[in-house]
Amino acid sequence: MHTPIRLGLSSLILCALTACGGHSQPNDQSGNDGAASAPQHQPLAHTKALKIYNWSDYVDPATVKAFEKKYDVKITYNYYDSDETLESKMLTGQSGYDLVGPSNSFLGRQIKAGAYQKLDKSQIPNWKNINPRLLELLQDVDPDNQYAIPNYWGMNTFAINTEKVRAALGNTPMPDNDWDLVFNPTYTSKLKSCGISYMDSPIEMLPLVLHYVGKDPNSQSKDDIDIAANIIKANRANILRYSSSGYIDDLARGDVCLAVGFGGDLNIAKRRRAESTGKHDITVMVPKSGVSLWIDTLAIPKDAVNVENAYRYLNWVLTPEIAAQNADAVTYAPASLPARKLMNKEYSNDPSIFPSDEVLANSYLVLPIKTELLKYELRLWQNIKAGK
Ligand code: N2P
Repeated sequence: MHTPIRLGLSSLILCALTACGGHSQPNDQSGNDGAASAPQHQPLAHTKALKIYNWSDYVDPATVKAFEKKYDVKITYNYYDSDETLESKMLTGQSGYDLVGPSNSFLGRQIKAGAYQKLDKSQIPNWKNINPRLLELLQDVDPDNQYAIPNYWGMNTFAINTEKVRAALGNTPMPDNDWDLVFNPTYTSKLKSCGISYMDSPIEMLPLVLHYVGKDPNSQSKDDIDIAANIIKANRANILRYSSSGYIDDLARGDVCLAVGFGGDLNIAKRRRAESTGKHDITVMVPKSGVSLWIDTLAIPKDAVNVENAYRYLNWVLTPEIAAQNADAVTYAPASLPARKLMNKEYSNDPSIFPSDEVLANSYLVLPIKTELLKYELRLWQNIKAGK
């Protein structure tokens, strides 16, 4: 069922390498980031503020300061660490923000609920830089890419502290399937001693478990979801923490030895640990058997007030230099195709940021689930955490 998407994503990396097919509209030959020269379909009110609500650890603060300076605008930047949190705000219709960052698996429902403004693409000359494969994949939830631009794409995987994990496993060798370290109680019961962290979201965790047990990671069957939930329950006694952002510091400090997380966050943890302790003992795993993939977007809420600045910011993050600077800081693959060449080589060649074709072929894009199933999963998750 998800084969076409897997094949599609496999070619993402090839596209990125060969810089294939950049979109040429709208036509901008100015050579600058173009916002000022964008054709104005309608005059946008001029304001001095911009309110952004986006994922935590998802921007280089220096680029935010640079934007403020360039456009004489004050940015308020607030954070969340789950799509569920963003969605609960967006569905009230009163977001209070000018830009927000839903993932591909949540964007569609929010568009249908009327949460976003249609984009005037003439305000985004750097649209031409967007990786066309990402635009194509997003059309499943945003036909004709009317409401959102992709910002980054990436994976859910896990990282280990190699020394601590080896010590905790003792004579038990590392498993053939890396995911056994995460979901097989034979291993988790041993790694319990050095600390395991799971993400605090059924949306992020359940597709990984479903794939691990050979089910469709995008299954919408409650029976399948129950099977996945039972695997989590079987490991529950071995899990120290459920967290979708705190694991960065937990790993960096050595408080946990295995954390499931967003790929970039895990790389940030690795870098932070090396910087603060001089230790190079974190490995971000990229299991050959596959990982979850997602595309994160930026969109302008219906109730946005600072729309001109929102457009300037959308155009800004697609500028190759800015996209590369952000991508180096947060260690995710940028949607701006020319940015990859400008990234630090250490990151642009890192398979946990730009996975190999082999890994992509075994991976899957996480797709939207029905609202009813989402509610079911959220209840299930509360029960799991409550020990029920
Ligand atoms: C960054 C989170 C990445 C978002 N901290 C994954 N959709």
